Amino acid sequence: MATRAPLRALWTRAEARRIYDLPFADLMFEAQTVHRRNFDPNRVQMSRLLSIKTGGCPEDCGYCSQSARMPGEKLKASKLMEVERVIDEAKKAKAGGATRYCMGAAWRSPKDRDMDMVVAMVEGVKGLGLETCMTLGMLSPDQAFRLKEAGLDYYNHNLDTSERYYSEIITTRSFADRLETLSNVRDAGMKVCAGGILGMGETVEDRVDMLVTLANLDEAPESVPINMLIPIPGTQLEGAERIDSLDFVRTIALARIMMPQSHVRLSAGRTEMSDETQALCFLAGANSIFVGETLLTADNPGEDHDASLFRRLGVEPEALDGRP
Ligand code: SAM
Ligand code: DTB
Ligand code: SF4
Repeated sequence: MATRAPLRALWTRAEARRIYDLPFADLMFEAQTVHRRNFDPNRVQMSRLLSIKTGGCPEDCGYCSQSARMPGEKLKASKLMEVERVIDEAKKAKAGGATRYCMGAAWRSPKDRDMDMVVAMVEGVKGLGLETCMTLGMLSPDQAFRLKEAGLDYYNHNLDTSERYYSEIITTRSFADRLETLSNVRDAGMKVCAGGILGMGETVEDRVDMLVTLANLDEAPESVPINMLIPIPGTQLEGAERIDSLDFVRTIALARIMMPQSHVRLSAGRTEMSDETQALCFLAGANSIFVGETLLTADNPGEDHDASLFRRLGVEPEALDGRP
C-alpha cells in the first residue's frame, strides 16, 4: 500500500497578517520563542558575495544596477571572471570567517557555453571547505542537475515581492518562471535560498503574501534573504520611499515564525540601517548576514563594523553546521 506524506499545515494570509499586526512586544516574544526552539540565538551565519559577471543584464528588474534596461546611466558590463580569481577571492572570504560563498551573475539564465567555467568555480570553492551558493538567473532542470553534481549546496533565486505586485517591478520574467526555477533547484536536490526585497513601494499585504508563498512551498527554503531596497541612482526605484524600520523588523519576525527552521538573512541595505535596527532584526530571528565591504555592486558594512557590532551584542559567527 502506498504511504502518504503527513499532512502539512499551510499558512493562510489571514493568519500571517494577524501575526504581522500583533503588538510589537508580542510579535518579538513569539519570534524569539520560535527562534530559540530552533537555533542558538547568539550565533549568526556569515555569507560572502562575489559578482562573477557584472552588468549588461537583459532583464528589467526595477531595483537593479545591473540591468541594461534601466533608465539612467548603466554599469559597464564585465566578462565572466576567471576561475582562479574567484577561488582567490573565496580564500580571502574564508580567512575572514565566512562559511558560505555566494557567486552571482547578471544573467537572465546561464548559457550552456558558460557552464564549464561555472562548474569549475563550484568545484574550486567547494574544495576550500566552504559551502557554495550561486545566483545565475533562471535554471533549466539539466542546468540544476549539473550544478548539483558539481557540488553546489544552495541556489539563490528570489521571488522579490508578492505575485500581485511583481509585474510593477519586473516584466521580462514572470512570478511563475521564478517558482519553476525554485522547483528545478529542489528537484535537483539542492538547498533553496529564496526571499525578497522590502521598500519597493509594496503594501503590508504584499510583504505578507510573499512570505506565505515561500512558507507554503513543498519545502520551505533553507535560506530566506530579506533585502532592504538599496535605492540605486538611475534605476526605476531610485526614488522609492524608505520602509519604516519597525515594519522591516516585523517582516523579519514573521519570516522567522512562518519558517522556523530556515536561516533568515538580513541581506542588502545594512549600511543604511542603524546598529539598533540590526540588533532588533537579530532579536526578531534573523540569523545570517552578508559580510564584506561589497555585496554584488553596492556597499555593505565592512569587517570592522560587523566585528564591533557582534562584540557589542555578544554574537558569535556560526560555524558550519552550527545548529544546536
Ligand atoms: N541575475 C540573477 C537573478 O536576478 O536571478 C542574480 C543576481 S540578483 C542581483 C539577486 C537578487 O539581489 C535580486 O533578486 C534581488 O532580490 C537582490 N537585489 C538586487 N538589487 C538590489 C537592490 N538594489 N536592493 C536590494 N536588493 C537587491
Ligand atoms: C540576495 O537576496 N541579496 C543578494 C544575494 N541575494 C545575491 C544581492 C544583493 C544585491 C544588492 C545590490 C548590489 O550589490 O548590486
Ligand atoms: Fe539581471 Fe538579476 Fe539584476 Fe534582474 S536582478 S536585472 S536578473 S542581474
